[in-house]
Amino acid sequence: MLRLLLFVTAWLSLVLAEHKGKVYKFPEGFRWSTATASYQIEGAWNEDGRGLSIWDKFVRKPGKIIDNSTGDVSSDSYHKFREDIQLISDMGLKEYRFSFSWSRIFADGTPNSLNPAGVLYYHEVLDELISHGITPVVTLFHWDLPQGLQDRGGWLNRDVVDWYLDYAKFCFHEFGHKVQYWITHNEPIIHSTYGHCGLWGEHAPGGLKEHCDWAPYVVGHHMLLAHAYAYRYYHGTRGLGKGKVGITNHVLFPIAESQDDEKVRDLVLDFSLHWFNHPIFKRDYPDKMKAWLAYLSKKEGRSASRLPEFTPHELDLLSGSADFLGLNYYISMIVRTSSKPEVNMFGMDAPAKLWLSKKWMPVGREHSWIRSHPQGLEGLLDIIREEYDNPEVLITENGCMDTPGESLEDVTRIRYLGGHIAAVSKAISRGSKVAGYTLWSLIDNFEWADGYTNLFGVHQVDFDSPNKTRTPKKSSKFYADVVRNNALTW
Ligand code: NCW
Repeated sequence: MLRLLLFVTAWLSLVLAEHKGKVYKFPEGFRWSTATASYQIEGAWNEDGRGLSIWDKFVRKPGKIIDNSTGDVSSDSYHKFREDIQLISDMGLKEYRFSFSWSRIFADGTPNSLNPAGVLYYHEVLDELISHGITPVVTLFHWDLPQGLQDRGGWLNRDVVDWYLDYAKFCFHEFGHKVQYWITHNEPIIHSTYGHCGLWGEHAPGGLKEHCDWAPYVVGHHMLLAHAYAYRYYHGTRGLGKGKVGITNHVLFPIAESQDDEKVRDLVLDFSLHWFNHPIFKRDYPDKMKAWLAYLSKKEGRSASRLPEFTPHELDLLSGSADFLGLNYYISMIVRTSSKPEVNMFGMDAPAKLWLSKKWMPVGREHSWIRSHPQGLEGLLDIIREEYDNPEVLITENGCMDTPGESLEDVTRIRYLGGHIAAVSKAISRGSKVAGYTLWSLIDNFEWADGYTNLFGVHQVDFDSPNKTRTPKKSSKFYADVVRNNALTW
C-alpha cells in the first residue's frame, strides 16, 4: 500500500513538473507591452478644445450602453497620464501601445480645426514615456471617428480616405521624431461590422440591420485604402519612414467541429483572419470570400457584388503595405455547417453556426464572450507563418475581463495570460516571427457597449472615487515577473 502511495506521489509530481514550472524563455529583445485606447481611458471629453467623436454621441443614445454609462470621465487618464506611465514603468515594461483621439487633434476631423492643446497633450504623453525609457506604439484610429466626419458620411464616404490621410500625415510629421511604431487602425473588422451593422453587439456610429449585407464591406474597403495610402505616404516622404507602420487585426480563430465542417471553417477563416490581411499580404480579398459574396449578390439580383473591388493601382498600394502585422487574439470558436446561410457575427451570411466550446475555461460573467483557448493563438500563428510567408507579428492585444468574485486576486486572468503567453512561446519555437506581446489592458476602462461591466485592466480603477484611484491586481505582478525574467514559468 505504502509502495503504491509512493509510486502515485512520484508519478503525480512528474506530471505536475511537466505541466507546472516549465520555463518558456523568450528571445532577447522580445517586446513586452501593455495597451489602452483614447476613448476608453482619457475622459475629458469636452476639455481643452477636443471635438466630439462618434462615441460621445453614441453613448447618449438610450439603450446603447449596457449600464447607461459614458466615457466622459472614465479612468481620467487625460489628467492622470503621468501616474499611468509610472504604473507601466513599475511593471518593468519598455513599451506602451495607446491611441490618439483624432478629434482631440482635429476637432471636426479636418486640419482646419487643429487643436493645439490636444497636440500638446500627446507631446506631453510621448515625452513622459520617453523619459521613462518606454517606446510608444501609437494607434491612429481606435474607433473614435470625429463626429464632424460622421456627419459627412464617415467611413461609408470614399472621401474618408483623404480625411484619414490628412490626419495621418499631420501625426507623422508632428510626432514622427518621437514615434517609431505606428498602427493605422485597430480591428477594422470590429469597427466595420459592430459599428455599421450591429448583429452580435453594436458600436458607434451604429447601423441599420438592413445595411448589414453591404455596409461593413464598404467601410472595411475604405479602411483598407486609408491604411495603404498612409503607409505609402510614410515610406515615400523624405524625413519620415524611419520607423515601422502596421495594422492591428482582430482574429477570432474558427475550429471545425468535425472533418465535414472544414470547408465552412475555411470560409469563416476568410471572413475573420483573411478579410483584412489578404489584401495586404496576398494582394486582394481572399478567394472564397469573394466567391461567396458574389454568389449571394447574384442570387439577390444585384448587378455588383456586395464586396467592392480594388482597382489595379489600389492593389499595388495595398500589396506589401505593412512592416508588421498587429494581432489581437482573444477567442476561438467552434464552427458547424448549417443548412442555410446564417447572418452571424461578421455579417457574412455564411452557412455556419459558431459558438464557444464549453470545454474551454470560462472567463468573466456567465455567457461572456471570452473562454480561454490558447491553442487557438498557436493555430493562428501557424497559419500566418505558413500562408503569409512568415511576416513579423506583434501581438497588439491579449487579455480578458475580470471574473466576478475575484477582485484583486484575479486568478482567472493569470491563468488566461499564462496559457496565452506560453502559446506565443511555442509558436516562436516553431519559427513564427513574433516580435512582442501586448497585454490588454493597463487599467480598467470604458469597455464600449459593455460600459463598466467588463473590466480588462491589470490595475483596478475605483470609478466611484473622485481621484479614480488605481490599485494593482495580482496579474500586474504576475506579468511584471514574466517581463523581468523575459520568461514564463508555467
Ligand atoms: S470589444 C473588443 N475589444 C476589447 C476592447 O476593449 C478593445 O478596445 C478592443 O481592441 C478588448 O479588445 C478589443 N473587441 C471586440 C471583440 C468582439 C468579439 C466578440 C465575439 C463575440 C462572440
